[in-house]
Amino acid sequence: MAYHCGLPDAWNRLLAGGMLQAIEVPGMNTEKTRESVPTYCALCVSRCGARAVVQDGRLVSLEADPSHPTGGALCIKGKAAPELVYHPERLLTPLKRTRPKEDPDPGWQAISWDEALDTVAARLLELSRRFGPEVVAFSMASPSTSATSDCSDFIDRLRRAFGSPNQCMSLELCAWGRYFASAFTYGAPVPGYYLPDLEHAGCIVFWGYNPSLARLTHATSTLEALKRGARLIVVDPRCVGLAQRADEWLRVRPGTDAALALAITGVMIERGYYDDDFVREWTNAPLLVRLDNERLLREADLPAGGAQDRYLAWGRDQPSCDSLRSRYWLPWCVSGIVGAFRGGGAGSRGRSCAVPTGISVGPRWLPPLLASGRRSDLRGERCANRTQCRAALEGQACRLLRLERRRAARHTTQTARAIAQLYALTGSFDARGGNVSFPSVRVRDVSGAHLLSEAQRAKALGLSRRPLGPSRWECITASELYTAALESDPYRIRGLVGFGANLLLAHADSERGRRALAALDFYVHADLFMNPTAALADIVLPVASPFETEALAVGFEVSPKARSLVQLRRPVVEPRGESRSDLRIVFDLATRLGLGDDFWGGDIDAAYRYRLEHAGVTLEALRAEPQGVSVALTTEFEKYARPVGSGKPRGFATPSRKVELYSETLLDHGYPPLPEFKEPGMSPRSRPELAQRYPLVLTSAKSLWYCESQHRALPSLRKRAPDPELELHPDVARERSIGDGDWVWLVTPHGRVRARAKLNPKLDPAVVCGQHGWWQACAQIGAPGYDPFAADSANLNLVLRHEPCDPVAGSPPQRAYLCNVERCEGAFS
Ligand SMILES: Nc1nc2c(c(=O)[nH]1)N[C@H]1C(S)=C(S)[C@@H](COP(=O)(O)OP(=O)(O)OC[C@H]3O[C@@H](n4cnc5c(=O)[nH]c(N)nc54)[C@H](O)[C@@H]3O)O[C@H]1N2
Ligand SMILES: Nc1nc2c(c(=O)[nH]1)N[C@H]1C(S)=C(S)[C@@H](COP(=O)(O)OP(=O)(O)OC[C@H]3O[C@@H](n4cnc5c(=O)[nH]c(N)nc54)[C@H](O)[C@@H]3O)O[C@H]1N2
Ligand code: SF4
Ligand SMILES: [Mo]
Repeated sequence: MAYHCGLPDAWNRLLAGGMLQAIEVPGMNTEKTRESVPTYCALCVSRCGARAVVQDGRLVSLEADPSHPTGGALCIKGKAAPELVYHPERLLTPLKRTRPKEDPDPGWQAISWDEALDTVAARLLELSRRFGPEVVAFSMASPSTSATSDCSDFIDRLRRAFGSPNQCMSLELCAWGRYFASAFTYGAPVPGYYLPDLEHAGCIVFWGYNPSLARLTHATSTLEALKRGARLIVVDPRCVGLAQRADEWLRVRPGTDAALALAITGVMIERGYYDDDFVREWTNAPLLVRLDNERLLREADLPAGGAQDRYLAWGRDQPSCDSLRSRYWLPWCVSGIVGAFRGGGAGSRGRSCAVPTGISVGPRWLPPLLASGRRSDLRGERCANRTQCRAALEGQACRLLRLERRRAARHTTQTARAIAQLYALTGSFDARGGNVSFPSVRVRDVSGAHLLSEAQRAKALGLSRRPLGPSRWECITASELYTAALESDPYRIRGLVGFGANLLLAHADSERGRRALAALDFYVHADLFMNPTAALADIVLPVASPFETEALAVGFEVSPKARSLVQLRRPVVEPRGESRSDLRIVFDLATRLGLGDDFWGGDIDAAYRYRLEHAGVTLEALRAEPQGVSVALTTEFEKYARPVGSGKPRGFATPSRKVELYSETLLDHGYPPLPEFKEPGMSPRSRPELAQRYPLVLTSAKSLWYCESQHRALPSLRKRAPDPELELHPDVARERSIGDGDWVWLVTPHGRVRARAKLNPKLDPAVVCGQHGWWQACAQIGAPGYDPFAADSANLNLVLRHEPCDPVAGSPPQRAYLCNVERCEGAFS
């Protein structure tokens, strides 16, 4: 079956009409020329340094460039770059819908850029004038899976200048659990703002992270670290990638990572495997908590009065005032501390520390952990059942963490706080070999935060329901977008400006998403290819691939050397058809929307010059040096201990300036202040009534061959991975008469989708692992497409729902859902 965005007929007509012509003849240059252009691959977050081989004006191959700090290797997707650039289905001209959204044939009609941009600007301005700019949401493909990193700051700037606080970019799925959630603990995302110092790490922990396929540069650096003797712990339900080389592979049950992290933390404390100095000096673990309101005890609470930002901790034998750098006794050194201060004592500086009558205080951080260390359900045999993880019980992982303090960690789960706490105990924060905030080249921020007023910011969807969630960063969840479009809650979203983003394949509730997008008054989508989401747009704009466009990369990831490289990526070939860079589209749209003053009059070079003003390198120098220019940077460690103006140490960017193992911020919003484990909302334990029919736990993982919902149409990739796969244990397969490679139905309470069984004896028999993003056909090799909404769909997210979601972030349970697997009989078997 050939599926193209649910609109096969319309699509075929377009192809036949030559609107999406096959490869055009490049520059009629008869002389044979061959050039090797320094560049980098921008197809995913890895951004591998590369050389583009261009023959007669045509990109013929992409090769690794070992002279580039991220150029050690290229993955198969990068090597398929020419297939992507010259793909016959690339969008080559702006298109306009001529039929209603309900019509299966949108009647796409080619239009000029002027007509397209004028229409977009007029429709958006009209919506803004009539209903307010917040009714127009913006969406963007994640910079981890696309070249939107070239322009994401400028897309933010456009949205803010326009006046919308609503950006939908999969933050709740992609970056929340890995980065943002740890900011409650550290004041900044770790990893994220702080990055693993893989060059010096002694022990590396990958917690639900598989860089062998997701971030090639990290995989290469980790392999080098292993060669030099570093230890590796991998926490993953599957033994994939570097897990096969790990000292410890912890086979966690999906969604129970917090139980595992708390169990490990309990063992580390019990055995003294933690950095006592760091925990005492730099975390808020020793601070005392008022038992009446669970808030930290402050100097201002004392009868003698005092400062709101001075906290009390337990001194050698009495409570004392916190001065950010005093070394406190951890409460477990003191027996019977709870309530011990009724009647008070003297502070370390002679200040009276009498606690007001009637207020009891106690250490709050430790007891639950000690309990979790002791409680049989977390440490005993039931923990082994719960997390499938014997190694944690044996303290193996804890011992490694103890032996090798220097470590780098990555985590992807909703349990980021529990993992962050575990990491804090190692004391390797901002230390050589730990997660370090490396210096960056000084560039000006162009994301335009000042352009959006506080009043508009406050209108971000979801902010009132989840004030600490992604909407605080103006990122809305897809669920909130759909609800606003369909139910006008809290107001009706009427417009959408999409830069990539295949919402209907990326997010749960695909069918509801389809209704929501169809209900919009106006939707413009910019992309390289048509996709099932873009198929609901009114106007589609053709975007050039990163190999056809210029972009400024300030710093690469993986090492200080990479961080210091600034590279102006050259277009290695001419853009195909009338396609343009996202950046050009942003600037052209901005000027048409009357926002030219905020966009350097539409001049991209002027914007780059502004950005680079203090960078120590000019735009001209970068144009002359396509391999990039290194700007000298010096890495400093343990910056939190450095004195700032007042002579006091800088501390962390948290309210207490300490690492907040106990979070008052979360407490104040009604969430637990300490990390805790809650059974996932759709698990055999929490939903025993469903577990009868859906006894298996479903998670999902990325494919080595494709980025998210893309690339299935590239022949060299599709040949290697022709079908959607579902990993399952051979016992589970046998019980259901399923053989390796058979088509199976993945069944959830909401329906079924199909995939081919891939048997994996190392997988927990209770777990299956699927792949999302299957819809596209590869006509060149006759590989089918899959209608993402039809009865024989392969779209995993069609049968997943947003609820029960993470209460802080609204993230859906895509990594732990109930399901069953059945043999496909009949047509697909
Ligand atoms: N080849 C390729 N590279 C990519 C992408 C791609 O699609 N393809 N996508 C890019 C993007 S957008 C992102 S966000 C990154 C993602 O990068 P990763 O987060 O590394 O990718 P995943 O494969 O989603 O998840 C990593 C591992 O988590 C495991 N896992 C699943 N459920 C659980 C769980 O409950 N607990 C634990 N501890 N582990 C679990 C999976 O088995 C998997 O091996 O990769 C980027 N790079
Ligand atoms: N069940 C399940 N669902 C998931 C996940 C999962 O693990 N399991 N992972 C989630 C994650 S981590 C993410 S990030 C999302 C990904 O979801 P998206 O961010 O939507 O990413 P893609 O699916 O890669 O789709 C990107 C679209 O952008 C287009 N595109 C690519 N490059 C560019 C470019 O440079 N400019 C423009 N304008 N368009 C471009 C592509 O052609 C494609 O149509 O999916 C999420 N969905
Ligand atoms: S890992 Fe592959 S797709 Fe990603 S940047 Fe490197 S070569 Fe490109
Ligand atoms: Mo992602």
